[in-house]
Parts: sequence; C-alpha cells; structure tokens
Amino acid sequence: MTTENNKSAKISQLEQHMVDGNDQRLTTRQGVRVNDTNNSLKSGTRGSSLLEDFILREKITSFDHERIPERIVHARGSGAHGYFELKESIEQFSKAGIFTDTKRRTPVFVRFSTVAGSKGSTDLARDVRGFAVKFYTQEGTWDLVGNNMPIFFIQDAMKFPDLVHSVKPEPNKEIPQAASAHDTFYDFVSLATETLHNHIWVMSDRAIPRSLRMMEGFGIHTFRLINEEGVSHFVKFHWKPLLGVHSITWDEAVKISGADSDFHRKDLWDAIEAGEFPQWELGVQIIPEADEHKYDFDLLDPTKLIPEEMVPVKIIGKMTLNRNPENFFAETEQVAFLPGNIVPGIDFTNDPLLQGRLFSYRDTQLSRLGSPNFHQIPINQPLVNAHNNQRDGHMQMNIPKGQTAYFPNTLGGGCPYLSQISEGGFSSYEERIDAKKIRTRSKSFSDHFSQPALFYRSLSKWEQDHIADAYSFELGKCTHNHIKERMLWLIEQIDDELAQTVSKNIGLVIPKNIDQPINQAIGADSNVDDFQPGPKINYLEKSPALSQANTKFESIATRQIAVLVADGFSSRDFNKMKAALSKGKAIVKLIAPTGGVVTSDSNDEHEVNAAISTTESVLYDAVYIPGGEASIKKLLRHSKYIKFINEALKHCKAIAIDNEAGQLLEQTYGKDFKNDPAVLINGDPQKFISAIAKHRNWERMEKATHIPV
Ligand code: HDD
Repeated sequence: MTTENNKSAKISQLEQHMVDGNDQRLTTRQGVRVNDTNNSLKSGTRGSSLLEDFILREKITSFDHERIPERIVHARGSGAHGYFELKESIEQFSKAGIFTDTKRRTPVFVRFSTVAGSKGSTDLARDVRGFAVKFYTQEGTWDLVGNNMPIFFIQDAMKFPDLVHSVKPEPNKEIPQAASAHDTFYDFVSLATETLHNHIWVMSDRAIPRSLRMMEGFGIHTFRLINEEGVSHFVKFHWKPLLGVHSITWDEAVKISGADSDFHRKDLWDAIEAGEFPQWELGVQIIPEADEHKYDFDLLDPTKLIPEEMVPVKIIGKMTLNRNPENFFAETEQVAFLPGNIVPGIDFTNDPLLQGRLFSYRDTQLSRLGSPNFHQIPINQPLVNAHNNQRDGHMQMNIPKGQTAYFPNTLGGGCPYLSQISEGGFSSYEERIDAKKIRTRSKSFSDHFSQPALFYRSLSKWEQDHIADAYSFELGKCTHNHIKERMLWLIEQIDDELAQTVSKNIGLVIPKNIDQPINQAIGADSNVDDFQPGPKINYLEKSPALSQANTKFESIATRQIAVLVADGFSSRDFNKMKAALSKGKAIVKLIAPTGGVVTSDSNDEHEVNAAISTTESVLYDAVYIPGGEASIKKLLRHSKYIKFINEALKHCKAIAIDNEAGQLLEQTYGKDFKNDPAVLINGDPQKFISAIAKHRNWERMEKATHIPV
C-alpha cells in the first residue's frame, strides 16, 4: 500500500530514484528500444549466437552480477518504513533534535533479522532477532542497531568472529543451517561463560517470537546522552511493542519452518498492507554519571541488563511502521546500518563490544556493497545534505563541483566550512582518561551467573519449562558428551533444578567439577584463575518486567483465526462470530475441504482462504468451528481437520465451537479439555475474544504436551 498520506520526507527523497516501467517501452540500459528479448542474434535460424549481440550480452552480464555477498550475520531480514514521534522532551539529558522537538516526525527505516541463518533460511529459527532502526534526523542519520534481547553473548568485540564461527554451519560440512543446536556452538558457549546470559535468553521463548511486531527491542550497550551544557548521562534504549511480547512453542516453530518459512516476513508485510501499523514505544533508562559504579554489575558490560525495577524505563516516544518497501533489494538488502552513525546529543561509552562495532559495520559494507560510496545508495542517503572533501571511489553518483577537495583552502572560499558546536557541530564527550594501555578485561566483568539466574527466577512456570525443554533439545543434538557435561555443570551454576531436569532429559550426570578452566581467552600472560566467574549473587530476587507473563494482553487485532467449514455450515453461527472477531480487527480465514467457494446453510457463498490440504494449524492463532449438520459431516471425513484441532489444542490456542461442531470436537483430544477456559463450547464470542487476546492458555501446556501430534 503506497498511499500519499504515509509519505515521509524520506519516501519523497526515495521517489526521485524510483523507476516505473508501467506504460513504457522495453529498452536496453542505454535507452535503445528493443524489438525482441526472446531470441539471441544468430548466424542463420539454427546457427551459433553472435558475440555482436549487445542486447544478449547486456542482459546476461547484468544477470550474472545480480547477487551481492549476503550479510555475514543477520543475512535473513525484513524491512519497513515508518516514523518516530517524540512524546516528551528530554532536553535536560540530550540536545539531539529527535529528543527535544516534540513536533517532529522523524522518518525511520527498520530491518528485523535472524542472526545465524543464510538469506533464504527460515524465519522461525531459534535465534536472536536483530532490531535495527535508521532514524533520518534533521541533524544527520542516527542508527540504533539493536536486538530483541537486552544483552549480548560476549563482552569484547575481539571475540565476535569466534562466536559467529561457532554458531554458523560447521566449516567442514556446512551443517546445520540457521540452528545453534550443534557441537561447535556449545563447545564455545561452555568455554566462554560470559555467553550464558544471552544464551539462556535464546533458550527462552524470546527466541521464537509469534511476530516481529510482538517483540521488544534493545540498544543493549550503555550509551551517553549529552545536553546543551555538555553534561553526560548514561542511557539504555528500549523498544516496547504496543501489541505485547508473544511467542510460539518450539513444536510450532519446527512445523512453521516447513509450512511457511516466510511466516514473519509475510506477517509484517500483510499487517502494514492492511493498515494495521505496528508500533513500539521508545523508553530510556537514564543513569547519572555519579551512579556509574553504584551497581553490582558494570554498566560497560554488554552481557548485563539494568533491571527495570532498579532503574525504571521512561517512555518518551513512539515509532510506527506504516509502509512496505517498494523493492526488497534496493531497500532492505542494500540498507547499511552503522552503530557509528550518531548525531550531536548522543555519544558512545567505552563498552569494548560497542567500540569494536564502531569499526566493523563500515568495514563490512565495503565488501558487501562494494564501495565507500554506499551512503549514496538511496536508502542510505541522509535527509540532510552532505558536503565534504571525500572523493571518488567506485560508483560515485554525485558530481562534486569546484577546484578544491581539501581543507583548509582559500581557492574554494574555505568551503565546505566547519560548524561551531553551538551551530550543531559534533564534538565528542570529553571523558577524562588516565590509564595504562593494556590488553585485558576488567575484573568487574567477571560475574557470569547472577543475571542468567535472575532472568530464570523472574519467569513464570511455563516459561521455565520451555527453557528446560530448549536446553534439552539443543544439548540433545550435540554429539560430544564432554561438551554436554560442561554445559550441565554451567546450567547448575544458574539453577540447580533446571540442571537436574536437563540432565535427566539428556541422560547424562551433572559433573562435580569441570576439567578445564574456563575463560582462557583472557590472554596468554594473564592469570586464568583471576578471570574465573564467581558464584552467582542475588541482588534482586525477581524482575517481573523480564517475564512475558506480565506483557500486554489487550488486543486481537491482526490475529489469524482459522474457521473450519464445508458446504452447509451455519450462517447464523458464523455471522455472529465473524462480526465479533472483525470488530476486534482479527483476520478471519475460511478453511474448507477444497479451494474456490464454500456455501452456507442459507446459500450465501464465501471465498475459501485455504483448502485444508494447503494449510496447517500452526499458521493460525485460534480456531472456530461453526455448526451445520452437513458441514460437520463433511469435515469429519477429513483426518486433517482432526489433526488441525489437536495441534491447536496442543499449542494452547483458543478454540470455539458451536452446535453440531461438538461432534467434531468429540473426535479430537478436545473432549478431554471441556473445562479449559480457552475451549469454548457454544460460548459467548466475547469469551473467545478474551481467550485469543491472552495469546495462549499456557496453563493447559502440561496436559496438552501429551497430545500425540
Ligand atoms: Fe552486529 C549486523 C546487532 C555485535 C558485526 N548486527 C548486525 C545487524 C544487527 C546487529 C541488528 C543487522 C543490521 C541489518 O539489518 O543490516 N550486533 C548487533 C548487536 C550487537 C552486535 C545488538 C551487540 C550488542 N556485530 C556485533 C559485533 C560485531 C558485529 C561485536 C563485530 C565486531 N554485525 C556485524 C557485522 C554486520 C552486523 C558483521 C553484518 C552485516 C552488517 O554488519 O551490516 O558488521
């Protein structure tokens, strides 16, 4: 949907580069009209093709070079345009226009991604999700390149290639794709214990979101905000989705990967096309410089979060995604995010992971996009004009005027000229440094167990159960017992009961000790013993904000409701339910024995959204079955409907049936769940709606796990 009213200044800028073949003649790239694009030029009708054929050569050459290297990480992604609006100025902390001017609508481009898989891999991998936001501000471009988890695996960028090499497909056999459940990853994780916090988040439901629209985002690092007076405060950035944070089960993830591996991409695209624009609130945790050393963890350590109960998240604005890209390659593939893109009022800290990122992202674009002029690609262009003396390079698109390309100069009138700080000139925060140059790590980074334990303690029972299942699955896929045993020992440092459960599930005993010291990566000359993680400490019993059980359960908008029907279904039942669901903006999908149309008992025809053979239960949020003797008789003939309902039950989804549909429910495990508050028999549509809004009835999980589908 490309309506005029969701056109930002960035979209208008992009439009200047758009090419529309509509109503145009086919030409070569030089504009020469073409009269045959199906046959090459030959020496005779059955003769060889001629080198002279410039039309053939141009077409094939262009095709041969269509691909660019995929991102080394975050290759699989989906993007969207939108805007950010500030609700409340925080000028006392930052002088950035985006944080002081509540009248602005700052255009943004957002790219969500998985990390480990290739460009064509499944959306439903158990993985961290990238959450990268490019703000096209009036003072230049700011990129907040975060994830959907508030912490990272490692503390120093030096270890990033090792982390990525361990999780990517193993180099000898290029297996497995988009999966962390393999030996090399756990070999690394078990040796580098700083990974355990991010790792337990990956074992949690956060790693298998229901939708990209239903996940949080985090800037992760501690950044700085700088105000007009040059005073610095530390800050952590949070994105909070208005739809709440919701996830699916691992069983669904595995099945969706087969049924529709573009599930998240399609979900985002469809919601935006339908005008159901995803929204996130932007929150900040602000810490005065004086409090830098007040906490039991180091603010510069990216494997630590600041619990919201210790420093509240202040909501300051909202982001809305309201427009899909015109072209995947030109926009979503070519967009280049750089954590180093900041604007006056925002600055970096000495977080050693962030510092390495400041180098890596520009560097990677040089091989990915092929030239230092990648900022001239339309999606990467700032909204404000850029003038400097940087010149030439592959694919220079601009024509810089004048005799001079250096500074200072007199021949060019001294232009382009500098800006005073008062005129918006960037100046780095003048942090006082008085230290030795040293290759080591701060001892304040050595606590590796307290926060994974805090996260685990903060979760509900069903979330904890999912974590135990995930560890058991992932370690179950590893083949080396010594790696699995080390992992069991480490999990025990997080939580004893959790380790016991996983140990039972994978059939190995938790070792009393581990043979090899951990964290040897500190440096050959340093004392390894100095860098062993200490036992966990408890500075906060629970952080309720970390549990998805405490998220928003308010809306059924965009939820996909499968309505199982065949000819003769009750129009009375259907119309009543459909009216209620549509009012809540849920999306009703009719699933019938075949495609085409399906006719109700009052002879009205409805378009079928999917034939039962082409779709799967895991693609929907809830199931409704209207009555109608003839319809139910037909549904009973297809075993796939039974499987469909049983799977919905197993995945703790809301199910509603009316009248004769009871006969179908009797043939499923539904007969054992009649007292379940999310299994509604001839129920009030409003009860069905509130069951869908709750996302899942996780209380059902323990019993439903035994449903054999
Ligand atoms: Fe990174 C891409 C997020 C640490 C090196 N990273 C990339 C993307 C996201 C993140 C969301 C995809 C951007 C897009 O959609 O184009 N990365 C993170 C976060 C990190 C992090 C939240 C830690 C807090 N990354 C990190 C380190 C390094 C990199 C420590 C290297 C030292 N990341 C890269 C990269 C990528 C990238 C290789 C691949 C493609 C790209 O940059 O543009 O440079």
